[in-house]
Amino acid sequence: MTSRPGATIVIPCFDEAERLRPEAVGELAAASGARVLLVDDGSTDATPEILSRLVAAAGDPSTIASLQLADNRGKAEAVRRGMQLALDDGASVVGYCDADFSTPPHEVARLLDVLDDAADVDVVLGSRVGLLGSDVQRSHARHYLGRLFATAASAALRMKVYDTQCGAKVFADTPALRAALADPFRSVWAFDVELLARLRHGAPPTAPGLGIERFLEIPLRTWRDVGASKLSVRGAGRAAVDVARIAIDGRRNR
Ligand SMILES: Nc1nc2c(ncn2[C@@H]2O[C@H](COP(=O)(O)OP(=O)(O)OP(=O)(O)O)[C@@H](O)[C@H]2O)c(=O)[nH]1
Ligand SMILES: [Mg+2]
Repeated sequence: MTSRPGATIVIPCFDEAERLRPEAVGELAAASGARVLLVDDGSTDATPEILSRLVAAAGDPSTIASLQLADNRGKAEAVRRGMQLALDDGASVVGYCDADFSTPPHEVARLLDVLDDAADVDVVLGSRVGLLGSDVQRSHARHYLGRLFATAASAALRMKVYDTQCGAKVFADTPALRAALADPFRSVWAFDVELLARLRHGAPPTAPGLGIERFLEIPLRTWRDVGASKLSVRGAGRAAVDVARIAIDGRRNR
């Protein structure tokens, strides 16, 4: 087992009693050596009990820990609060992935390896690209809708990012990251885009943004569409509006 005491991976969990596989959480902790921080986002099902059992079974809060949010605030806020707590606890690297483990544990671990190995990089994004030799499984409809969204997001950010919406990302602790997490995101479903915008532009003059060369996107070797997604058509529509707003804000800040 690799040990990576300075790293924390946040997993936002909302009503995940059916989907969350406890063994996958253990696999992530073992494969990455990172601390896993499970954030219960005000779930109404048995998620809080499942998380408590997982934390108790691990027996060491530096391996698997949980954070309970009093009410449901959405993925964006769950991720933000988890990453803030991790940084406050002294993590030098923080990241997140989805509770459905569409990005499998060993691939999340690989993102951390890449961040460790690339001294001049502060952000590593997993990207879902269908390539020979990789196993990225997505329905055609989701793929094409996703491409449309990602292309709009890339234009809004004015960054050549291929896939803003993949659920797995890792970040080095930088002033830009702390500034980016300081305030709640305005967007619930396009918060990844908002986070990238905040990181790129910083909070001048206190926290400068990250140079474009500090971002690295890598194709995942494995990614699976896991059913029971909670993203509705309405949610997708709101995400599109959020991206338009990020584009307008970006133009204003130029
Ligand atoms: N839907 C939803 N998910 C939340 C919320 N808070 C935290 N999450 C977590 O956000 C993650 C993403 O949820 P998914 O339903 O898989 O949505 P997605 O992965 O963006 O969409 P798919 O690509 O369809 O899987 C999961 O880990 C959820 O538990 C919330 O309020 N609503
Ligand atoms: Mg999912």
